[in-house]
Amino acid sequence: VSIEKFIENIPKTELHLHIEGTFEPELMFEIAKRNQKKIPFNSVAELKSAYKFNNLQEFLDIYYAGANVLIKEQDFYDLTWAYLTKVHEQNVVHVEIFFDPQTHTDRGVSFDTVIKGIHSALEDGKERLGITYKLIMSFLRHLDEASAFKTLEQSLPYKDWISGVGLDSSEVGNPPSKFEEVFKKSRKEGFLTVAHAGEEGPATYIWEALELLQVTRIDHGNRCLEDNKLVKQLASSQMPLTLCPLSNLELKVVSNLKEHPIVKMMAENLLVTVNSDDPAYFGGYMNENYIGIANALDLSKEQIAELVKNSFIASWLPKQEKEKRI
Ligand code: ES4
Ligand code: ZN
Repeated sequence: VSIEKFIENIPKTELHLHIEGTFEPELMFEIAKRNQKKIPFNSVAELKSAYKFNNLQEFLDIYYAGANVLIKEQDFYDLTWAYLTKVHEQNVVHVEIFFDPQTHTDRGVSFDTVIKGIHSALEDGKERLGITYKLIMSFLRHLDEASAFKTLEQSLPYKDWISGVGLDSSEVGNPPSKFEEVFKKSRKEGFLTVAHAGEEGPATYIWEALELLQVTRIDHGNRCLEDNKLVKQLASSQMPLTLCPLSNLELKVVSNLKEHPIVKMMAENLLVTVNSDDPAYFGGYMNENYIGIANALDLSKEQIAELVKNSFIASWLPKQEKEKRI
């Protein structure tokens, strides 16, 4: 079979996905209309034409604007359900997804509304599509630590629905050290931890995520390659990196997919995984990300299979569950 068919057919897991980043323009217009919210674009085509970014911040500005039309529990359900049906068609069997509570609570949408909508869709996805899941609450790093603490408090009644906490949004100038205390409290409450680090920010942010936040995975981590000692540390500990090739391309972290560091990272024995990040904005879900790097970097089926296996290893599935699926 062709490499494309091989990628499409193999059962996959996704570990780096922002649910707000799956908001397709068609659904955005539909939900905006029923909530009588205005979008500053006249059509799906006009909105899509605005998806041209020179860096992370230009993307985030549009991503937060899009999320503004999400108001009701049903909106969060529909958003999540659309994602699950989409990846089900792509043979994704397990997902560990982020949501950004502060993006919604700061506009007056309650934490309950957000999590109830997302959780019920995830439960329906498990029952009707057979997709298992973990949910990760991500703190916005451009806001202060007090706001993250408040969010952590709001999440405690829903602890059973949330497996971990993460850290996302504008990276440069907002190092992991800013959130050391709230991560400490989160771990004490039983949450696993991850953090975006080394996407635009320097390798020192990756060190901080490891040492101060005690993460179980690094989201992105591209810039680890600038620090040999860090590469050795990540390789020997088999610390997973959740790479997002099309995101890196669209946000100009790499200038061309042929320049993507994933093969170099595999050669360094790093535990790298392929993910879609914000697929509605970056032009592709899981299969498109795998196919993009496979074609640009001339990957073999064995290399694809290794990447897929890495994702199951890096997942938070219990050990026996992992072994069953590898
Ligand atoms: C994000 Cl690509 C990326 N980086 C940091 N924060 C984010 N939130 C959504 N996508
Ligand atoms: Zn991300």
